Amino acid sequence: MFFLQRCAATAIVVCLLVVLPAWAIAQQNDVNYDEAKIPPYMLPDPLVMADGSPVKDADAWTRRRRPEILKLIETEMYGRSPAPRQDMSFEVIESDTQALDGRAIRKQVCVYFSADKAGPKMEILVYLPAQTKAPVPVFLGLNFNGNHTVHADPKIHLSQSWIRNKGTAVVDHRATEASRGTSATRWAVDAILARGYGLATIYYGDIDPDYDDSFQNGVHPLFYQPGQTQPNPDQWGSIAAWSWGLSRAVDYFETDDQIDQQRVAVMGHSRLGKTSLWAGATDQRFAIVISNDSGCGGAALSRRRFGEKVKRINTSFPHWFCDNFVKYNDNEDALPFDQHMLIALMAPRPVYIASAQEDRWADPRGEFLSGYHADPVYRLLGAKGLGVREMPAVDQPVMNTIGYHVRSGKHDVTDFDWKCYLDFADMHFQR
Ligand code: GTR
Repeated sequence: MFFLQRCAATAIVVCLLVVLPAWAIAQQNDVNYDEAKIPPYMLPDPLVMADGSPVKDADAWTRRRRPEILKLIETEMYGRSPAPRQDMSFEVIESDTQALDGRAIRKQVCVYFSADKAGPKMEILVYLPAQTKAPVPVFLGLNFNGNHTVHADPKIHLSQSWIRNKGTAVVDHRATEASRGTSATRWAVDAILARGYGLATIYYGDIDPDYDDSFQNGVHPLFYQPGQTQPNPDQWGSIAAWSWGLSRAVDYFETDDQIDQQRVAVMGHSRLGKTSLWAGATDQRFAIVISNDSGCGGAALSRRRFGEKVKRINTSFPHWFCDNFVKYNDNEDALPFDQHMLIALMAPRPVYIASAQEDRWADPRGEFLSGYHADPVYRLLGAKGLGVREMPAVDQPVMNTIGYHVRSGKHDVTDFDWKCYLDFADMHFQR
């Protein structure tokens, strides 16, 4: 019997080793998925200054506490980003008023981050509803696999940047025609256009390829001081760099009179949801901020230590945050903030947090709670906040100034998610 059990156990271990990819095994070690095992924790109060004095009114929030929190999160977590260079420029390199069988205007715009047109540079793919007269509101989001993957449109430029080759950690892999449209289910282009919005998207690897090379490629080296070879411990990691790229897209929108730069909603999924939150915190030109399944380092409270934790994310992705963040590995209680304070930095602008029921790695409840604990800041500023005390049922969105839903299904972006974001934008953009 014992022998049989041992054989079975060995078989299971072998199966795990053979069948499961390394990351899945890593995710199983030392991961808590049990609410009862969450250690007791105290969240810092967003309405109390670091020196212990209370934040009594909107003015004190705006002038004192908000800058204080922004600085703390910047210094200890994502890292400080530079101002754009004076020699940045934009070029519309392709446009068509009859795209998608006449349903859209398409533009492809190159943003050169310096005078050197060889790069680093990023390409923004913009679709606007056809016959656009007045400036239109747009959703802006980074994509994971190249602009050409968001729609099968054969005119989208094939990405020329480094692309992750699925299943292989880091290889120099370039896009092929076969990948056209392969991420289309995550980008509800037709629904967005039909509801009168534009969509702008950028391949995140144009800004900084997503692997740890000590910041030798991407935008970082453009900003090194003489003799500097990598960011200081409080300077930008990759998430901050991707967020910075989103702000550069808004710089372009300010030059395009078909785009309403007062009504830009920034949206991102997973690591790019972390990115959209940091973009919304650092750049108040984003009128709505949307985080889809952003998890640890995004909307989920770090102190819950449920699913992915600070140490795991800093180990798997050492380039995402600034080096100061490593201090909080297995040391979440020492953080002078938690992610509800990141959400509060959006206030009083609308923010939407979305979770997926099966995405326990991202801690759906921890994502909800960050909205819940940001609510007092919204109310201090005269906005509605979240408006509920309990997590809503699956597939039942709540929409006030803070929106939240937990969708059935897995870690992904679906048409349901997009329908919620469009409804939320209609509500806040008064359409
Ligand atoms: C996972 C990571 C998450 C999330 C996700 C993604 O491996 O642990 O924090 O960002 O990747 O971006 O797809």
